[in-house]
Amino acid sequence: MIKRYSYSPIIDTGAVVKNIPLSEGSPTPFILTGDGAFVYHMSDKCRIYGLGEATRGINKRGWIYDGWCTDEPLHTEDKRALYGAHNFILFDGEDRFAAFFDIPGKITFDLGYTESDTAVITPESFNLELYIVTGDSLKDIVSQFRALIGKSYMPPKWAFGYGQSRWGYVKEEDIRSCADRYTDAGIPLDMIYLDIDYMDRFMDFSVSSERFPDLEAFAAEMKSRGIRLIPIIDAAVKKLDGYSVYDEGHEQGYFCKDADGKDFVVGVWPGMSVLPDFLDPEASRWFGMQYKALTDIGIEGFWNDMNEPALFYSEKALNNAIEELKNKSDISLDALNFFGLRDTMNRLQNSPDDYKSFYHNAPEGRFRHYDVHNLYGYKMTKSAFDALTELRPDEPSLLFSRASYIGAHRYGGVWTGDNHSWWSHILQSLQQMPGLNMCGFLYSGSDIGGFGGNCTRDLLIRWMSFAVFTPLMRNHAAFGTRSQEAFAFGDTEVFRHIIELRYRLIPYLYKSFVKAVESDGMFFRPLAFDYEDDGIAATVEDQLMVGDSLMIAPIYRQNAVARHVYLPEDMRLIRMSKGDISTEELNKGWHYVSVPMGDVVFFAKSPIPFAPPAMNTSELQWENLETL
Ligand code: MIG
Repeated sequence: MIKRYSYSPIIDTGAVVKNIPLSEGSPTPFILTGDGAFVYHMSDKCRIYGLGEATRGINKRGWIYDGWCTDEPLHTEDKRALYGAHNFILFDGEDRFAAFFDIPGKITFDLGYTESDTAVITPESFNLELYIVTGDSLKDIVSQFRALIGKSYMPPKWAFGYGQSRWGYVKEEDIRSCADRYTDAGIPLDMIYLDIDYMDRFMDFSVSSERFPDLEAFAAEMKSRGIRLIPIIDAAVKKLDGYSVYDEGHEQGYFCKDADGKDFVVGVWPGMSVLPDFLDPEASRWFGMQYKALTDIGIEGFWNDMNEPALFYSEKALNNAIEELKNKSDISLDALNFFGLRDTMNRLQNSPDDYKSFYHNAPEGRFRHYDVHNLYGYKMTKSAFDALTELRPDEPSLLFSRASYIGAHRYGGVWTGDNHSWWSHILQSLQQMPGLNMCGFLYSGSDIGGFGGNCTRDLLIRWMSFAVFTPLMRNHAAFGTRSQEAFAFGDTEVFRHIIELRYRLIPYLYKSFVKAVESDGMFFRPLAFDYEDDGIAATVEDQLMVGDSLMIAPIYRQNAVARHVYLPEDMRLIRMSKGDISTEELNKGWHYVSVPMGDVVFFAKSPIPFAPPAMNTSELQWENLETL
């Protein structure tokens, strides 16, 4: 059952697609306090699931989180928010219920952080609709919620292949040689991603003619090899007279405005830039139609970045900071002054003051960005999805985004942004997946090998062994970091076997994915969801159910060659070792399972179809498969 409580919503976020009558009275079991917080007293056994891609465990209890889309480049444990605002939270204790806080502004979830037995959820404003969902089981609650927010995005089949990305492939030849090295090593590959360097001066929908002289021909060349090119699109548009995207948007009034009604100018990759107003349906449609420049030359998918929106600085704040620095230029630089200067510069990035200084022109009226901040990346994804559906009506396009809000799950997937080449981030990624799935984001994955920092061969092997199971399987790294492609560490055999295993499992993974979409279900589930009466299953933080038949328990510690695995029922262990598959029956309970470097081990409840190895998804056999 779903109950809806309406406070003072001033804008329809569009997150919800189903009509639910308004409920009177108080939103039990929460108590709404006089100072505007929703409070719930938790029993000792109460566990908390949800919050999408938030950091920390599968069970979110014990920390404090913000629903606030944040360009956060360092995903350490102390962070309260990443790129998505996914305000769905499920309590499993004396009471079992979920709550969705549909609020486009900021909200804080103190989940036993201040007081360990109390959850205090505080919206910054009451521009809010609250949905309380109760049901027969954890799965039932989630699927009712998912029916409320509408069917998840369904990517093309080839998007289940493996993709290679790197910020730093700057020219055609870098991409071609990446493809060649995969081909030479016999490693399957379906996609190579183009990061901002393919553009001319970081201008959206432009292509550098120097570095990619004929992208259309090059995309066709790659496609004939079974590899699709997937370019990035950034939210901000370079402010440059003579650049048609800027000129048109400026003339039509499609960019966000400052208090005086002038285009609000920010600094991002292209330098001085302006922000398309994705809350204005006309502007949104106009921006979406710009993707045509790339779909016309054969591009079939995109990733949308910097759409929190990420701001390095605003023109106004930068000028103020420069003034401040000038005023301080004649003082002696003692330590405090030094730190003060440094903070002045640091504060420029993604500053709340800037978010308070520009405005959207939505159908309901004019809104200060800060008050509707969390809708920006979501509406950018919708803009692209709507246009791509029109531009390429016959086939789905690949689309995923960095920033998101619930609602965006209908239009694209998400990747989990700028993680690091750290062992802890394999586990972090595993723990993000079920939360994302609850919120409808099924097509997701993390940068394999880690985005920031330097990857090592063993880290890449273990990370990839987990990512074999994530719908989005993409290796991506930051500019200036050590190479971490499957061919970068000398011996390629081990990577060939792991990626080959992914392809062998695609029929199972794809079918499970489709089922999750169609049934409003979860592709990845915490064990607690499938084994509600099993007290141990509910405590397992490093294993997941994948589809109806599989369970995974990856290695995520440096130099570990075995780990404890909990089997909530009798299962078969499936082991891929040097390309060979073997199975072994195991009984319910704890096992210490050995996983030598390069082996991939997972667990099955029922027979699993295996396709023969293939070099890409178009060569993949989907029917009449061997089951193991
Ligand atoms: O400020 O386009 O998360 O995947 O490689 C960094 C460059 C901008 C952030 C994305 C990352 C991408 C990078 N971008």
